[in-house]
Amino acid sequence: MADSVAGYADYGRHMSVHSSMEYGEASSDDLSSEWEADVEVEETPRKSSQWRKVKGVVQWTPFVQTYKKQKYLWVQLAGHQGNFKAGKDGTIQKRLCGRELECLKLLMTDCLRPYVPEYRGETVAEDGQHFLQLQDLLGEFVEPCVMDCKIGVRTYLEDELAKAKENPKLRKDMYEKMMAIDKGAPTEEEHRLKAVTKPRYMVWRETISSTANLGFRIEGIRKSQGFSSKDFKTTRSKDQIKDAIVMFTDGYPKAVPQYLERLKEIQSALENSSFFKAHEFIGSSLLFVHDANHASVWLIDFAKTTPLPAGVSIDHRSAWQPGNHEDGYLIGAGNLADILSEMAAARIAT
Ligand code: I3P
Repeated sequence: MADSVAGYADYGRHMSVHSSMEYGEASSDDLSSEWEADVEVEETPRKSSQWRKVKGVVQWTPFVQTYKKQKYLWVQLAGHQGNFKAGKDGTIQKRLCGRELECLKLLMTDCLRPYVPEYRGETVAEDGQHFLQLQDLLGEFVEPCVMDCKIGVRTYLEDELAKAKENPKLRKDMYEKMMAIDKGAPTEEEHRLKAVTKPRYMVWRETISSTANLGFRIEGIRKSQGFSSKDFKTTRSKDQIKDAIVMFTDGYPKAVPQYLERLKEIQSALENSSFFKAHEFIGSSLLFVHDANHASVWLIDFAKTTPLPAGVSIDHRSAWQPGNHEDGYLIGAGNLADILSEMAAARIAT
């Protein structure tokens, strides 16, 4: 296993299942979901039971968004489904998570501001739910193609794993997701209980995809209005990733050079950002959007982006060991830039 994920071996010892454990549900047990973030917002439901109750009230993704007289289908490619709804005047409404709100407010004053969706305040729906109003990044594109890459060598916070170690729950849904990919992956005991723990699933998920070895993974791709896929769970090697990005940009010759230029700008902004210096980035994505004429990249999803504890500093590149808070963000951004550079060079050569 790559050095960047040395911490996995340590956590592996805490992932086995026992019949005495309780069963838990999606987004409701040992590792907190973005809906259960620890920054409270008045009147915002925090428990998953409440979450389920309000789930059907609004028009969830996919939905038709209208901006500048253009209508387009807005599809969520990653994260918890049903967190978005249409907004007005080039905005999207995202279900409010306190931790993400804090991050966006800080980012609006940081040198990363041009690279994140603009935060345009909050709204409260009739049923009392709070939403973030965010710039709709697709708004300025005509029939946009979109790719979401989750960045970092791990997708869970250290304190989430610590909680999971104290009170592990059995997840049937995660066992089923595992079986759908590889029937040989669960252990005998996991087969017997038809369940796995969340840390076990998350680590397995990270090692079958490119998260552990390349520091990022493709979560989803939508190409124009016609093709959309989230089937990248086993897209692991650099060549497989490259094939997927070739497919994503095929027919759009301006995309790769513009993506590369923007990604390089982002890399240098990250090096100078005080926000980046002070936070552990977990579960955050780079969103790639292009049409025939333009291509751009943004940092999105900050529900699990967390201030580093006092006295802890990270370089976002060093190997993760439990307790050091390294997230591998720059490993992922660097590998993505390398892949795009190789693609750009190959195109110049032909
Ligand atoms: C999900 C993915 C999410 C995670 C979710 C997993 O797996 O790892 O990041 O949510 O946990 O089910 P997959 O992509 O294979 O569907 P969090 O990051 O919020 O933990 P959940 O089911 O407990 O929400």
